[in-house]
Amino acid sequence: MLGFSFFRCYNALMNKFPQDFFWGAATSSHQVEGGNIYNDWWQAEEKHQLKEASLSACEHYKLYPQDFAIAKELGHNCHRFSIEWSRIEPREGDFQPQAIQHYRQVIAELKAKGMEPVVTLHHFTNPVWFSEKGGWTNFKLQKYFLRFVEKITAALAAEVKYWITINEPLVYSSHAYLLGAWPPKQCSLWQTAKVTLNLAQTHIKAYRIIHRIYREKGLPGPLVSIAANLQAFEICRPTLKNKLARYLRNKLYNFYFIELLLRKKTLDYIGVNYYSRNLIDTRHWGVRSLLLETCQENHHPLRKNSLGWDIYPHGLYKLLISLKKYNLPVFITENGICTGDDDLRWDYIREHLEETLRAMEEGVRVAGYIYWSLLDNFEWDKGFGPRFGLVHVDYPTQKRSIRESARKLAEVIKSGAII
Ligand code: GCO
Repeated sequence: MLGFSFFRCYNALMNKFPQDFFWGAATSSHQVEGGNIYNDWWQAEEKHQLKEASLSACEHYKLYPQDFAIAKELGHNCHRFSIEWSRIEPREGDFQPQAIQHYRQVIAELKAKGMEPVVTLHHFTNPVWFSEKGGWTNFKLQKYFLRFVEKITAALAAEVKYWITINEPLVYSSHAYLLGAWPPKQCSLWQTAKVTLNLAQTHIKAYRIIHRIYREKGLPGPLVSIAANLQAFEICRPTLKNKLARYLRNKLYNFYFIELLLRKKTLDYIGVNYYSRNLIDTRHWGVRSLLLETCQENHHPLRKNSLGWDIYPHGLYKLLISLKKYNLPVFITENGICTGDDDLRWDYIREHLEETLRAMEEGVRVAGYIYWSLLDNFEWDKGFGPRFGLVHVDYPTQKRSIRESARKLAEVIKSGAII
């Protein structure tokens, strides 16, 4: 009986998120700022290579103070955003002090509102001049990105503690170089492998640069990571092929990149972007089948977001548990849903928070939860259709309306408990 009540007390205690937990939402420059005319996405949009053009997006470059006021009203104490390299360096070597100043002001605005900035340095876009030289397929071009990292870190170090060097390296390399969906729209396994390796090397070097600058400035150490896109790989049927496919996909898509960086001691925490499940049903022994084939039979159906992705909160729990062995804090740097049904959005958020809390109760050190996204925005090759925002954006008028799900999340943030 004693054991039981002790367990209950312990549980009651733990059924709450800690007081110093980070709560926030994320955006990325090209998806919200509008007018990013010097990057490779804008160029592809101009050439009609994509479904829709980002144009003025959410006009967040101008409207960020009002957007941050909304985030504050919703109780957020952190905010993730990205710095647009093509604004800082629109032409090779031509650094724009007023663009750097803009991001200084963004950070000052966040801090004034009590929100910790989480700064991403690469979120899928590149300056046109960089991509025209060969972009991430050329290892020699790392130096350009690293020079940008050096400049930005030197300018912002005093105000920033949390850095994300590269957002979803594998999603970027596969969409841009294997699936041909994103600029430069290539379909080559060889280029994909090169780009992936290049991004890993670049992170390692960027990590060291950022740390060196903090040391030189005598500042307390920063916390630097990537945002890794992790998927829950589940099998339809327990066949040997499926089990092998699950093993390989976990290794290759979820853990390989992280482990590479860990071996070089260049992750201070693990940034996790989690959205969905990948249901495996492999018919053949070939590499293609083992690595790519998904279930087409609608086995084990689940609720879906408006892009058809499975909603699978338990996958987050399982992944968090599997990260425990690395013994590093985990930061959920993205988790979210695009849907026209705001009740479903709230269910999605609540269930993912429940699974997060469970993992925390089992010893996973989760530092915070960042929802994707603060605003409805430009969802890359899918255009403006999918609506991920806590805040609805009416694009013709740029009017913001806070969704009910955002208010419910605000109550959780306030009390620390899931209602
Ligand atoms: C990504 C990015 C975001 C997306 C979000 C929804 O994961 O692709 O980090 O830019 O918009 O994930 O797909």
